[in-house]
Amino acid sequence: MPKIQLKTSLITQYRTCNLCEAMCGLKIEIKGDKVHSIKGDKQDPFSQGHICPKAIALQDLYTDKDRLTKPVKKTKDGWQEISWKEAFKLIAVKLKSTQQQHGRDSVGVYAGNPTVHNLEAMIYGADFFRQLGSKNRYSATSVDQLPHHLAAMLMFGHPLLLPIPDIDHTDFMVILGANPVVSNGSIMTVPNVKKRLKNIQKRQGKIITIDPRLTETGKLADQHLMIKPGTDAYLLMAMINYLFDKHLVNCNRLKRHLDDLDKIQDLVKNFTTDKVAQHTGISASDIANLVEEFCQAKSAVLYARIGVSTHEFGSLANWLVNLFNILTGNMDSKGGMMFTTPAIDLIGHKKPQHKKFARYFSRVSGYPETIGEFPVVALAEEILTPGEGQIKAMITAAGNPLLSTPNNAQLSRAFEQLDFMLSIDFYINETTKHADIILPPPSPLERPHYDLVFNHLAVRNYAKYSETLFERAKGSLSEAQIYQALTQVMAPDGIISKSKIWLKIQVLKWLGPEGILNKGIKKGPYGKNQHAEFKYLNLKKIKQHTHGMDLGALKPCFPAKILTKNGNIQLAPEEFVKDLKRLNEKLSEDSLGSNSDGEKRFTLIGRRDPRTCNSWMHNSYRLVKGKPGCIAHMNDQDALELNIQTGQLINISSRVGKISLPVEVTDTMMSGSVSVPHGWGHGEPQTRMSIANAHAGVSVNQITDEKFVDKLSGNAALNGVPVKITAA
Ligand SMILES: Nc1nc2c(c(=O)[nH]1)N[C@H]1C(S)=C(S)[C@@H](COP(=O)(O)OP(=O)(O)OC[C@H]3O[C@@H](n4cnc5c(=O)[nH]c(N)nc54)[C@H](O)[C@@H]3O)O[C@H]1N2
Ligand SMILES: Nc1nc2c(c(=O)[nH]1)N[C@H]1C(S)=C(S)[C@@H](COP(=O)(O)OP(=O)(O)OC[C@H]3O[C@@H](n4cnc5c(=O)[nH]c(N)nc54)[C@H](O)[C@@H]3O)O[C@H]1N2
Ligand code: SF4
Ligand SMILES: [Mo]
Repeated sequence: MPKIQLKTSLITQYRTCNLCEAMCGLKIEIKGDKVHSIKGDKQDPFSQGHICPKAIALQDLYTDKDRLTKPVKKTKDGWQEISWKEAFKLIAVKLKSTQQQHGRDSVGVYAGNPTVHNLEAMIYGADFFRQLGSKNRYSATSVDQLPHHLAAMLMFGHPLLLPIPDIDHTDFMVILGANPVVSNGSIMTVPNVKKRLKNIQKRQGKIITIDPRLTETGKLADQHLMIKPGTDAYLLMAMINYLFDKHLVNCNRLKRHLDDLDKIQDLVKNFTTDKVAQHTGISASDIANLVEEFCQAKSAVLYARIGVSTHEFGSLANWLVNLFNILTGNMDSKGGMMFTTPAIDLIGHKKPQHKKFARYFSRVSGYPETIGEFPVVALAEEILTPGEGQIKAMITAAGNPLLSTPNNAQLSRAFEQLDFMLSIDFYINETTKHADIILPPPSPLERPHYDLVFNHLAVRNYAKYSETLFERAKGSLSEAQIYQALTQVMAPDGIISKSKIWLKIQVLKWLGPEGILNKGIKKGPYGKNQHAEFKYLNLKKIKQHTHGMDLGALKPCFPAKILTKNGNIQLAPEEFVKDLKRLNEKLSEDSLGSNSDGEKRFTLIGRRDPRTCNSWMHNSYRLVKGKPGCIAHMNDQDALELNIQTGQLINISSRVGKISLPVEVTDTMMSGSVSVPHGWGHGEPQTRMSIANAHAGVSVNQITDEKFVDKLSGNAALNGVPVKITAA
């Protein structure tokens, strides 16, 4: 950490960008307390100098005048700054009395996406929420990757055993419902993905994208197939059916470690390439060619992401993607799907005692718990529906559910009727404006960083520690200190429990984030002497690699790492087999064709822009200036039929709401689908994000539907939502 520094001397520091999953290395030059420049770190062995526009905006976040640095309390006359001491006292009184009066579950928690990009929130937040003891826990997971966890848990035995495409070695990559060239990759930490994709082609390999929109990734691919939104599960079933039909199943090395291989053919038999062609919009011969080429390639990988997981059949689709990779011999094998060996291994080798799925159910709609939380589509009804177990108070931490989860208007109504709300966030935005107290953590440059989560998802094994760049503002607290103070004031009454918690906090304080990391690394796969190259790894050694430490290419981990009860991969978990009934019913329903009134139906899909970070980086002028980001994309023929032109305002309506926004007419959209980015919809009264508010846009989640879900997991189906379009 640059402690003694002259105001004029230029100091260079290297750190990891925490804004998305790509973990790019940054070279930051500072002068005193000012950022002089932010560039990609060319010496970072993983990202090799790659950077996107968002990283530069880290300095805007640091200097943002709208960013809170002191706790605020809502009063009749607006927001008032209060001391930390007063804030914690008020919070304890409110939350404790709520739990005493209405039970532990009456305090709900929503943790947003930046939590997993934040070392301190990961370590200390988890402790606090555990102690709170409420079953009403929610997070951004259920508007995102929940189906991936479910498939990993039921097939491989652990929700974090997520297969990662071995992009640097594959000869054939199929990308389904993802746009990594813009998103920079997800459940695939892959800095400079564009270069890595082009390298596949340089090796004479091939890339195929499957998406209702010809995306930026699709434009780079060798072949792009347009698919009707929400029909990926049909396609995947037919791909597997084809494998059996043509005797292409070849599980290679894993063959001896598979359960229920004999059951699969029968499960998929109803889905022929001919039958699904009409529903998916992909011809039978295209499906056949895809599978044939996949099987002929030396190595191949089928990768699917958010366009497929936030989907009516998201869980089934993720199971089928894993199945397809296994049945073609591309699971846990070079150039296929692989598993990581991170320096701190959150998975370990211990078999979990219980399946962390459906151990209990939500009160109103009976959604299953997964990994200790309920799907966020249940949150509003759990607040709005009276009765025992009703949520009376909320804590939101690093989340903006009022823009990021379905049916914003309903959740807003719910939040308005809470008795108390605490937000841990540095912005007064669409969500935190509902809070009674907001506790602000420091900005990313004012804290140390280590990627506990994304090293599990990286296409190479890698480790890097980033020191704090700027000292925190005087009188501010770190996110660690905030959570520790909350843990302390919320400790259950009674001398014994209070002193136990006090002692635990003292130990954690004494260790600090660095001490905790060091313990984790020493306990991890490189901490002893089993890895010839990296033996006795510890934090000190990682720190010596200021540009990051390359721990090598991904290596096969199975069967040792299969953590199911009997040590075999479960190909046909009963949860998925049962849910196939729903898919079969949908197939017959679709075959009947329900569009009887002759009116054109559309389906809504999502889109990301290189200059966005979900909903929360819009207060950086450099990211919002120029062409507005919040516009709909629709197919040119559809637009012609409806007499709609580029630049015009259109109305898009669904069961739950209506939005109006400008449209761009384009031949990159599949007929019948309309694409709208999420994260917009700023400018509400009482929020304090002046730049974002001036570039407001509208929230697409005013029309996504909390009842339109993947019924198995409860994950929101944000893609494939039925909507109507009219000219405004
Ligand atoms: N610039 C930028 N980068 C980001 C983010 C951001 O907000 N902005 N957010 C980050 C986060 S939190 C995440 S989770 C990742 C997500 O990363 P990605 O999964 O790559 O997300 P998207 O770019 O939204 O790509 C999803 C694609 O799915 C397509 N799609 C929609 N419906 C369907 C369907 O039914 N079937 C198929 N096959 N495709 C469909 C969409 O057209 C879109 O191209 O991005 C991360 N990176
Ligand atoms: N329609 C539609 N909706 C979507 C998606 C989609 O593709 N389509 N994508 C979904 C996905 S993938 C995701 S991940 C979610 C994201 O959903 P959320 O996580 O709910 O929303 P974010 O926009 O990431 O908001 C993050 C909040 O955390 C605050 N914050 C940032 N850094 C920190 C920090 O270090 N500490 C604390 N305490 N606070 C911090 C920000 O100010 C902001 O208020 O949105 C989902 N919503
Ligand atoms: S791609 Fe992601 S990690 Fe890399 S600089 Fe951009 S926001 Fe940061
Ligand atoms: Mo996400």
